[in-house]
Formats: sequence, structure tokens, C-alpha cells
Amino acid sequence: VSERAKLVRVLSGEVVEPPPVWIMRQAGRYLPEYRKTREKAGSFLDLCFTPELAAEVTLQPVRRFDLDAAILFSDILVIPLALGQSVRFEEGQGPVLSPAPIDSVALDPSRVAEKLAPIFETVRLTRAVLPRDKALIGFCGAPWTVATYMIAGRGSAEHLPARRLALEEPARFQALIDMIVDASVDYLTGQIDAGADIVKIFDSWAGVLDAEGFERWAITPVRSIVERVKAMHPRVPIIGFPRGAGARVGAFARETGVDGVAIDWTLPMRDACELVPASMALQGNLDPLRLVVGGAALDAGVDSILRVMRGRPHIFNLGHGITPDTPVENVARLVARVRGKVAD
Ligand code: 1CP
Repeated sequence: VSERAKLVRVLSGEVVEPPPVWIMRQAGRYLPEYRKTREKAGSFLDLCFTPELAAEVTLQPVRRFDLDAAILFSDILVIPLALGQSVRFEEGQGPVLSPAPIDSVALDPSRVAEKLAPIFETVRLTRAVLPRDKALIGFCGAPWTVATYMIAGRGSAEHLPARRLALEEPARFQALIDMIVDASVDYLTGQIDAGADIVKIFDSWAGVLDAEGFERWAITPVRSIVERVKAMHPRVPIIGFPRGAGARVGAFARETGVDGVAIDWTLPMRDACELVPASMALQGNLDPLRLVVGGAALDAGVDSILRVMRGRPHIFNLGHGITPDTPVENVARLVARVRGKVAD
């Protein structure tokens, strides 16, 4: 009988001390071994679709820092790609999608699983070598966040193009969201069938929505994905990340059916504890800048989160992704600090 990964235990409501730790965007440019593999692959998307290399970069941070979880190396924007929208990643300026805005009638939902097969192979290769006590996290973007890129064609401040379309042509926007929901269910179940232990839904741009928009475009589509994935895989825990939701994490936690909620660094963990039912796992929420700066700023940030979260089901993480300018030695310091004794 294999040992259940600590992350899985926490997501079933167990308190594990010290808490398990992993880092959002833990495979990436701050790591010299990542930059080397990335160069070998060519483009970022070539790396995502070459299973041997993607599995290698998935494992690199776990090997170096002995983290409690690996997260599949892929991207949320492989969904528009699998639906037939063109996606490129331009050096230094992020993703470019075309044509944009795109309408659901211009997309082809029939070949999503087939197009994503290399990514499922990455999961298989990774799970085969990852120690059993480490969780493998699969993921997708939440439909709202994916739609913001499909409509604007790139990352956009305030996400005005998608917000505007949702208000002006809600039926048309709903059809796009529904198509992303279907594709995301295929993406997640393909990862679970290939060996993912946990899945996470990233709603990185949930915070720009108003009250009605948050219910309709953040909560409802995530609830559909959770219901459908859980109907097939009731024992696989799901983490939601409604970034920027503030006090609305309470509604998100209660209404979507997720097992755990990732908290961004702007919400005090103390507030998250009051907003979210006590049996639910919380993940987070160190400011990534404290990890860049290191030293006392890092230690104080870690200690204060550990103190607040003592006695609650908690997964230690950053409040958003690690940035490329992060010194590698600060990551090692973070992991040691989380696992060491906390001075009162
Ligand atoms: O090689 C490179 O420099 C490309 C940079 C990069 C990486 C390392 C991109 C482009 N994506 C990824 C991998 C990635 N993306 C992972 C897996 C690896 C890991 O976590 O270790 C994950 C989970 C994501 C998720 C993702 N992609 C999100 C949600 C999480 C978040 O950070 O908010 C989003 C919004 C994206 C879109 C995206 N992909 C890449 C970039 C630069 C962006 C952001 C664009 C923008 O800021 O609008």
C-alpha cells in the first residue's frame, strides 16, 4: 500500500504539521536547469508538447528542493490551441492568440483530447518516476481566465475586451464559456486518467469581475467543471484559485464544490480562515516578492503565515507565481523555514 501524499491528506481536511509545500510556477526561468531544457526544446509550446522534456522540467524543482508536489508542465492556453485558435508565445511579451476575438462557431471542439494527447503522456511519464509520497498536480485555466485571452488575443489590463463582450453579447459569450468548460473537463480527466493525483483550476483574472459577473462567469463555470470531473473521479481533490476575489472566496469555496482554495497574497490568511469553512484546505499565500528579496522579509512572511494557519488544513505556497528574478537559494531557504520550528 502506497503512502498517501500529504497534499491529498490536507485536501481531505486533515491538519498536517509542518504543512506540505510547493510553489506556483515552480518550473521556470529562475532555474538554470529549466533554461537549459527550454533551449533544447526550442519554443515554449514545443516544450509543452514534447513529453520527455516536459516531464523533465516538471521534475526539476522537486528534485532540487524536495517539494511535496510536482505540477504538470503545460499551460492554460493549450485549450484555445486544441479548439483551433492559433496560439504563439512571443519572447518577452507573453501569449498572442489569433484570430481574436474568436467566436465559438469558429472553433472545433471535436479533437481536443486527441490534440492534448502529448500532455497526457507527460503526466504518465512523470507519475512513473515521481516518488509515491509526492503528489502530481494537473491543472487547467478557469473558463473566464481562458476566455479573456481568447477574446483579447493577449494578456490585457483590466480585461476590458472580455468584460465588454460578456455585457454586450451574453449569449455569445456564454457559448464560448460552455465550449471552454467542455474542453477543460476533457483536459482534466485526461490528466487524471494518466495519473494526476490532484487538479487545480486557475482563475487568475477572477478579480476583475463585478458581483454578477463573478457569479455567472467565475463561480458557475467552475462549478460545472467540478461537478463533471467529480462524477467521473470522486476521489481526486480539486483546488480552485480565484485570484483577486477578496471576500468573495467565501462564496467561491461554498458554491463551486472545490476541496481547497488557493489564496492570493492580498487577502490576509486570517480573513480567508473566517470566510472559508474550517474543514476546507487553504493554500497560500506568501507575496512572491518576499521570495525575491529573501532574508528577514522572507522569514517574517513565512512565519506569520505558519502562525495564522496552525491547526487548519494548510498547503504552504506563494500567493501567485514565482518570478524569473528569484534567487534559487531563497527557494531552499523558504522550504527549510516552512519545515523548521516556528519561533513564537
Ligand atoms: O519558458 C517561458 O519562459 C514561458 C513562460 C511560461 C511558463 C513557465 C508560460 C507562458 N507558461 C508556463 C507554464 C505554466 N503556466 C504552468 C506550469 C508550470 C508550473 O507551474 O511550474 C502553469 C500552471 C501555468 C498556468 C498559467 N498560464 C496561468 C495561470 C496561473 C498564473 O500564473 O496566473 C496563466 C494566466 C497562464 C498564461 C501564460 N502562459 C505563459 C505566460 C507568460 C502567461 C501569462 C500571460 C499574462 O501575464 O497575461
